[in-house]
Amino acid sequence: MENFTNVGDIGDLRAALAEAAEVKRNRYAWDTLGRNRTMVMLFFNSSLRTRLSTQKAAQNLGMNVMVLDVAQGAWKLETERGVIMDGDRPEHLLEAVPVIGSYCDIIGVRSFASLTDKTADYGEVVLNQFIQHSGRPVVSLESATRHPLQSFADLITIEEFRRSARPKVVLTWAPHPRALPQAVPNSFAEWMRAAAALPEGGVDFVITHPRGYELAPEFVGDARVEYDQRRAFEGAEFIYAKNWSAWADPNYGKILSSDRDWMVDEAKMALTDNAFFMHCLPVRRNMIVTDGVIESPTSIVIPQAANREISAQVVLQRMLRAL
Ligand code: AN0
Ligand code: CP
Repeated sequence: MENFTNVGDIGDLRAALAEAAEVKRNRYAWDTLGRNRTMVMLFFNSSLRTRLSTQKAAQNLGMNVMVLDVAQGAWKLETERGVIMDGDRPEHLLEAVPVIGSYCDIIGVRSFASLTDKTADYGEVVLNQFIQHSGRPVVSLESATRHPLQSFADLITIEEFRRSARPKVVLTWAPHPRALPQAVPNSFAEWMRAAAALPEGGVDFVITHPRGYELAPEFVGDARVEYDQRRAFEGAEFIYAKNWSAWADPNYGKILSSDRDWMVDEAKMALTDNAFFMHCLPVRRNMIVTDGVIESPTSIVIPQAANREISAQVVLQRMLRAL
C-alpha cells in the first residue's frame, strides 16, 4: 500500500475485513515486521484515540514511533506556497515535510479542515504536500475531507455486531455547540457506500440531517437521504451519530441550526430495530446523545474505538510489506 487516505486505498473490503479478523486473533503475530522501521505521526490538531491506537498498532509490529504535536514545541508551519513569510510561522511545510521524511519510513498526519477555505480543504492541500514531498507512504490520521482509519474501524465494528445479512445503517446529524468538519461523515458515507455495493454481507445505508447540512455529492453518491430523522431511524440496526457543519455555499463551515431536537435519545432509539449506537468519539453527552443511550447495552462506542488499533495495524502492516 502506497498511501492510505481513502476507501480506494484499502482495495477489496472483504479481504481487508478478513485481515482485520486475523489481526484481532493475534495482534502480535507480526512483531518483527516493523523492526528498524520508524513512523512519525504529526498532529496539527488534538487527538486521544488516533494518537494512542496508531502508536499501539505500530508498536505491535515492532516499529519505532515518534509523535510531534505541531502546536506544542515545533515551529509553526506555513502551508500555503507563495506567501511572504513575515508573520508568525517561521517554517514552511515544503521544507518540514522532506526533513521529516528523512527520519522515518512511514508518515501519519492529522490536519483538519480550516472550514474557511473550501477550495483548499476539498483540494486536500496539506495532505497532498505530504504525499508529494515526503518521499514516504502517508497515512491520513484525519485530513480535511476524510478520516479513513476511523471509517475502516467503523466497518470492522459493524461486521462484528451485525445481526442480519443487510443491516440498515443510519448516519444521523446531531447538534453540537461548535462548527466541526465534514471529514467523519464524508468518510463514513464513502465506506458505507462501498459496503452497500458488496454482493453479499453489505449494508442498507441511509443519511439523515436537517436541510442545509447536505454533504458533498462526491461522498453522498447514490445513498438515500431522509430529512425526517424519526422516519430514518425506523428499522435501523445501527445508528451512527455525528455532528458536522454545513458544506454547501454560501454557508461552508457554518452552524445553521443547533436544533436540540436532533439529539439521539431513548425515544428515537425505540423506533429502531434495537439498534446499536455508534459514535467516533469524542462525544458531547446530552448534546449529541443522552447519557442513557450512550450507557445502554446497545451502545458500542468503546469496542468501536478499540477497533482503531485493528484498522491501523492492517494499514501499517500492508505499508510495511510494500516498503
Ligand atoms: C473532530 C471532528 O469532528 O472531525 C474529530 C473527530 C474524530 N471532532 C472534534 O473536533 C470534536
Ligand atoms: N475518533 C478519533 O479520531 O478520536 P481522536 O480525535 O481522539 O483521535
